[in-house]
Amino acid sequence: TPFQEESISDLLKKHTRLKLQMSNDIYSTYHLYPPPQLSEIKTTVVYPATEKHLQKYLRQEVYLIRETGEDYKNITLPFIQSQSFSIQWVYNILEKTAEADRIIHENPDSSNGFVLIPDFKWNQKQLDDLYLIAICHRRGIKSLRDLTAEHLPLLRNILQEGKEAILKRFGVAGSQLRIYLHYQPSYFHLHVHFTALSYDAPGCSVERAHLLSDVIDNLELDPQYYQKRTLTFALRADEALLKKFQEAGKA
Ligand code: M7G
Repeated sequence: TPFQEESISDLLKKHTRLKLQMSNDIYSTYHLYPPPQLSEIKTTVVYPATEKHLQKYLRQEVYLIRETGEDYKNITLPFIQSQSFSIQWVYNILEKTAEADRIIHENPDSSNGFVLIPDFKWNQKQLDDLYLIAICHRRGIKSLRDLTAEHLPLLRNILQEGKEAILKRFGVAGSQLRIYLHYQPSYFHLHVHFTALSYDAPGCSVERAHLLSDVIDNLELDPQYYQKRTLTFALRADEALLKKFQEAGKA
């Protein structure tokens, strides 16, 4: 996790052990052993983990896929219907059986409402790596691919109220936020990522992140935009979906 500004001086002064590596004229390099409270490594435990979780976190070669609307219907959709991560954790948040005390904002409307909550990648100790997610109440919207003009009120609520709530709670303005959807997501229940603009968050690269404001514009231009468009994304070498694309001669 990023160091907090207040603790930087502690890092350089108190209880810090230095072991010289080399020195040359006015230059020297050291191994620095910070005090334990400053060398925290944020840790996520998935237990029990499925084979799919192991795959998700293993470092692997990745391949870029171009998925047409037809490919989505013929290859991707049947695949995600047969095997994707459980979204029980999402339902737990919506039903307040987990993380209820962490909710930052809620619009309770069952079709156009959502819950805004810190992402579990963010420890909330510093704003440098601010990361929240908005999870819609409505069930059955799997991803960007399902969005049509019908969902515009929901998307506008998430954009507007999400920004307001983050300004109110964390003092971070909308112009300092990167607000986007992943395609493909790992979890197929519609959610939107809010990260600090200055933070190079994992998954904010061009082959995965779709800015919510652009999504709204595209749906205003064409209600079926995301059913028609070819979407690009990367798949890891041993992902079963890659194999399906290869079998269909598409990768
Ligand atoms: P995604 O685009 O479906 O997948 O985003 P990704 O994990 O490959 O990015 C899901 C987001 O939800 C990610 O940013 C996760 O860090 C976050 N997340 C996942 N889980 C299991 C939890 C959880 O249990 N609680 C919270 N608060 N966030 C989670």
